[in-house]
Amino acid sequence: MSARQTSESNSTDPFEFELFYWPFLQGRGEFIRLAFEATGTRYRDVCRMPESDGGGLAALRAVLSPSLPAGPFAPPVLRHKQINLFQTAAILDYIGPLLGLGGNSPAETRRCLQIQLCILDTVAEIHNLHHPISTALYYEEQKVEALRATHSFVNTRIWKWMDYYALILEQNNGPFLVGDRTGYPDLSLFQLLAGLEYALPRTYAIIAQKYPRLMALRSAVGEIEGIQSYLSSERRLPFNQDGLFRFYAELDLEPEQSIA
Ligand SMILES: N[C@@H](CCC(=O)N[C@@H](CS)C(=O)NCC(=O)O)C(=O)O
Repeated sequence: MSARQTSESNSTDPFEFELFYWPFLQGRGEFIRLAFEATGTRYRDVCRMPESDGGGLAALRAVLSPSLPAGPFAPPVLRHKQINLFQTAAILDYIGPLLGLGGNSPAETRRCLQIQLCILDTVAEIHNLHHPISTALYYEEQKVEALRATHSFVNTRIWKWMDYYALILEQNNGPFLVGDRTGYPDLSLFQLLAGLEYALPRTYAIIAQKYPRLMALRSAVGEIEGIQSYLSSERRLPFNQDGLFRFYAELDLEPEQSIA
């Protein structure tokens, strides 16, 4: 299966897309990277380049500079044709049609964005399991609340989200969420499932049993040529304790049996 699809862009600059994101974690930048990697689109992961070549955290600080008019609030930021875009879903909504990952019709393009916003809402809930009080505090300063939040999440919210994505796949007769080909929400749901497997393996084990359609999507995306080579390359950063998806053994709770 290949997600290489026609690009409407015909610039001669092989690195016309420049991503600015934290250089040491997957985070929300990964949803953008996957779109480029799945389609074999060349992009520059600017902050992972040495500072001496214009990369590193200095590049990130520069693009986030508050002195820029209407500048971005937070990474990821995508620079294309001298315009800086931010907000993950807005970036994907912009590059989706350029890369052939944004649906086959205006209705499908809107649907891609709506589903993407759902996926990012789910991701924010998962991030908030280890930061339930504030991102300005360390996990160690909010461990009691984190445990409580995770207990609630693995017994309630996660199933509402998973049921919803499985239903979309069923209605669309999978393995794609929208239309009859890979779209950026498929790549993002793949990443969400991979992140859940890393962060909450006990919960993920039940997801894997209970939702064959989600597993079929994960396999279909994993078979895309560009994704396969990306995942086995050094460009794919490992999950770690700085990202959205973090593994803390004490938060890897067994969901209550009635769910399974
Ligand atoms: N809704 C934004 C969230 C952006 C965001 O929270 N970025 C994180 C990294 S994934 C960050 O560095 N935030 C800094 C901050 O909020 O001060 C998006 O989807 O892009």
